[in-house]
Amino acid sequence: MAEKVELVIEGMGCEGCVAAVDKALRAVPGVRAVAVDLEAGRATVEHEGADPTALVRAVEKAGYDARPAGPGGQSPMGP
Ligand SMILES: [Cu+2]
Repeated sequence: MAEKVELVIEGMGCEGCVAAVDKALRAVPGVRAVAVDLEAGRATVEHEGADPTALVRAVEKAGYDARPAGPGGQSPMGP
């Protein structure tokens, strides 16, 4: 069953950054869908069994800072 994870991405400045983050996240095993929001600086990842740490690492490898959006954030999705 697919799960959703929201990541806070820092360092994105244009559509090229969005594409890079999108590509990096899609390359992580288990990821089914990615939606990157440039203005909000967030990425929503739909996955099956992907490791959240691997998602963060993939974004960092692409050159941006990432962290899971905490439960205190504005995400309507629970853990
Ligand atoms: Cu850019």
